[in-house]
Formats: sequence, structure tokens, C-alpha cells
Amino acid sequence: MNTPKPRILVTRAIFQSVIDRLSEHFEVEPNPDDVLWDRAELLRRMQGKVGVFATGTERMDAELLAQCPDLKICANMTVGYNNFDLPAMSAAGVLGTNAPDVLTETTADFGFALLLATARRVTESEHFLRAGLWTRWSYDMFSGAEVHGSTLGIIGMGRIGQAIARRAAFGFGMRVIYHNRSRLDAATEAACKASYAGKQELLQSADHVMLVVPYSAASHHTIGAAELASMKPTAILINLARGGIVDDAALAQALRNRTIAAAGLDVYEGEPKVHPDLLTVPNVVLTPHIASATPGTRQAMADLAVDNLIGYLTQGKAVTPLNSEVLTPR
Ligand code: 8YV
Repeated sequence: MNTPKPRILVTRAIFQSVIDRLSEHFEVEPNPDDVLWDRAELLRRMQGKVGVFATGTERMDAELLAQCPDLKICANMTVGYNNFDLPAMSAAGVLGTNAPDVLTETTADFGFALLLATARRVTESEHFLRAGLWTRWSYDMFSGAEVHGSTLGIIGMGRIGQAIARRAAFGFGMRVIYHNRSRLDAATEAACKASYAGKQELLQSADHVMLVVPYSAASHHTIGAAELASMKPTAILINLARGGIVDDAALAQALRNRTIAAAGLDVYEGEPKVHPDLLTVPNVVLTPHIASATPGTRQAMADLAVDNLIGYLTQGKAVTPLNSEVLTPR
């Protein structure tokens, strides 16, 4: 008699190759119709599963883990892992893994897509054209902000922040300043042509501010009313990190009052809901959390999550473990 294969839950619709690879080792429960399960349904489906392929939104906390005694690993296909309560996962002996590196360059590209679209008023002017309002050229029509040669302030100087800095310095001839929990070593600063600044100094002197800091209790509302007030009135704010890093209500007000010139946002507090005031101000470019969305990058992100599941469950080795203490037997 064949021993039953260990069981895996795949929480959302995903590439068929993911299901195929996992099925070589496990009995897989997929979600091909991409139904959005609520927490009770997720919990129900996690029963008897040793692994979960997750997309970064499924909250793994003590309450849920206590009811999933078979679970050994939850593998995010995202670099962000604010859906994980890592101490609770470690206490329950559950490994968490994420998907760093493979999305760095694609996400950095999108930072520039948002910065350029916002500075040069791409979506605002397109709406104007589509509405049939373009009847003649004029010298100041949709005049925007310079990107090349300006000063970019990057808050959060991890892998993605550094990739943005390189584009800014070497591609657009920008002066790059950054703020980070810890200062980078001199060689990394030189490779990015970036210099360290205090948060307040950065907010006051940057022409454009880009947020690439991971979400945590400490980074909640990194940018609120006071920070917006200390930025230049001509400044542009870009958030491609996580909802909650910016106080969206304060930002909408700052955009309406022209405390800052404009914003480009890919992430929102409480997404996929968007603060209604952000939908009515013209000086904001809004995209639906797509910074890593190219087929090659999403495939690489998903493949890394699969590598983690197969590696850990068949050989006890994960590629990108987050709470490595689970790997060492106590
Ligand atoms: C994901 C991301 O697509 O990797 C991350 O942390 O933010 C994106 O690349 C997104 O999290 C999907 O929920």
C-alpha cells in the first residue's frame, strides 16, 4: 500500500507549473477559481496540511497556528511578510519563508514608473485627452516636475531601495540621499552613489521621496501629517512598500491642500479598499499593488516559494527561511 503524500494548500490561483511541481511530492489542494477565503475558510482548509503556499496576505498568528497542529511551513511568494507573526510561528515550530531578490529589479523599475508618471502627470493628462478636452497646445499645459538632476530621498535602503538608488544616480543623474534603520557600509553607499541622511533632513531636502521600507509596528505611519508638512511644497511622494506606512487620510488632505505637489501610490491602508479622498484628488497616480507584476518575476517569486516548500518538507532545508531557529531541533 502506498503511503499517502503530505498535503499542501495553495491559497490563491497561480501558475499551473506551481501545482505540477508541488504535485510531484505532495497532495495539493489548489484554488483554481481564486476564491477569496475568509479566515474561517482558510483555517478549515488548512486542516491536515503540512505546508501552505501563500501570497502575503494570509495572516499566520498564534490563534490560527494553535488550530493547525500539522502545519510545518508557510511559504510566501512575496518579499514582504507582514502577514507572519514570526515569534508565534517559531513557538509553534512553523517555518516562514519569503521570496526576496527575484523581484528587486522589476519593483525598482516600477518605482520609476510611478515617479515619472506622477512627476510628468501622465495619467492626469491622459484622462484629459480621453475626455476630449485637448483642443490646443499651450506652453504650460500639464507642466510637471523635473526628475533628472533632482534630489531623491529613499526611505528604506534594502535591496529594492538600493536598486532604485542605482537607477536614480546612474540613469537619471539624481542626487540620492537615504534613510534607513542602520547606515549602509561605505562600499554599498558608493555603489549606489547614495549618502545617509536623518529622516527629517531627508524630508526637508528631497525633491522626491520614495518609500521602500518593510511594514512593521515601527514603520506604521512613517509618513503622516507632520512629515508631509515638513516636505517641500513641490515634492512628490511615492509609496511602493506597504499600506499603513503612509497615513492615507493625512496624505489625501496634504494633496488637496497642496502641502506637497503630488503622490504616486501602489499600496494602501486596508487595500484593496482605497481611501475615498484619494480617489477624488487629481494630483495622485494610483495603481493596484502591481510593482512586481511581470510574468517572469511573478513566476520567479512563485518558483522560490515552491523551492522552499519542497526543500523544507523533503530535505529539511529552505532557501530563504525567515525564522531559522525552527530549522535547528531543540
Ligand atoms: C506582491 C509585494 O505582489 O512581494 C511583495 O512583498 O508587495 C508584491 O510583490 C504582493 O505582496 C501580493 O500580495
